[in-house]
Amino acid sequence: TVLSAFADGVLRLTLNRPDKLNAFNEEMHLALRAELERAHQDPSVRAVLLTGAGRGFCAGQDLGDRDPRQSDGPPDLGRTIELFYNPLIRLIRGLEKPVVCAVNGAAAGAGANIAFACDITLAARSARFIQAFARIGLVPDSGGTWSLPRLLGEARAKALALTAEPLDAETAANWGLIWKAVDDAVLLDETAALAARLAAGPTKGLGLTKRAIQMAATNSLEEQLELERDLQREAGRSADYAEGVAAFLEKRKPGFTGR
Ligand code: LHQ
Repeated sequence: TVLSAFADGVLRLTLNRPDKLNAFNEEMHLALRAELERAHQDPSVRAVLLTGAGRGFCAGQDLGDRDPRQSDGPPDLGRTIELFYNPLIRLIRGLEKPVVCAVNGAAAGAGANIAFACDITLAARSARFIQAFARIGLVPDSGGTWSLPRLLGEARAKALALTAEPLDAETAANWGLIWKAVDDAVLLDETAALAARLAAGPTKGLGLTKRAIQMAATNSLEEQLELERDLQREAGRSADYAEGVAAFLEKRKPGFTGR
């Protein structure tokens, strides 16, 4: 349910239930989680690329997986969130390595919000983002109620979440919800090139940069200045900093190792 390929420091993960537009069942959740845990643990993984197989990126939860009509009494979706979606978002945000996302087609429900949880998200011009929850009586999850108002402001966040109107990739980029929209034909090449470039970079410093920017969501300026001091101290001790400065002074290309 998840295709995994590793090359040049990039772990490429492809959601692979194309008949269901890569909607999540338990098996796909567990497969994706295992891969992201590997990314956490394996120092040779220096960036992650997330995309989908076929014409969709991810249609959120597989609505046929557990039909509420067939269970006795109402289902406990809180359990599904706690067991599967929340750990996934924590893994993506907590990974101190760049996670780039190539949204190759429809991103609906949790599928959209997973794309917004990644660090750099590109989308095919034909892709659409849909807060589908409102169509079935649910609440945006996978961090959507956190990321949408932060990225868009309340007015656009509420309109998208309450109407479930599809948002095209170009508008998503213009609104700051994703990094950019690109032609369908070049999406994967462009995202892969970006992931490879990041993976060859000073990934220790990039990971600390990711952490710092995420902390800004809850820190005051004073707290953030202190965090920058601490992280710069750590980055300054890295082999990549020494290499970066040496390469600059010697007018050559740096060879970063992520340490
Ligand atoms: C699907 C799905 C799908 C199953 C397409 N499930 N089969 C958390 C906790 C617990 C429970 C509930 O949810 C959550 C979080 C959530 O993510 S809630 C939101 C769940 N997702 C949705 O409501 C989106 C449902 N899908 C759609 O609205 C459409 O499929 C979109 C707009 C994504 C794409 O539309 P089309 O391009 O017209 O494709 P399609 O609808 O024809 O879908 C193609 C096939 O994929 C089709 O199967 P079929 O056998 O008829 O070819 C769909 O049934 C299947 N599929 N999404 N979520």
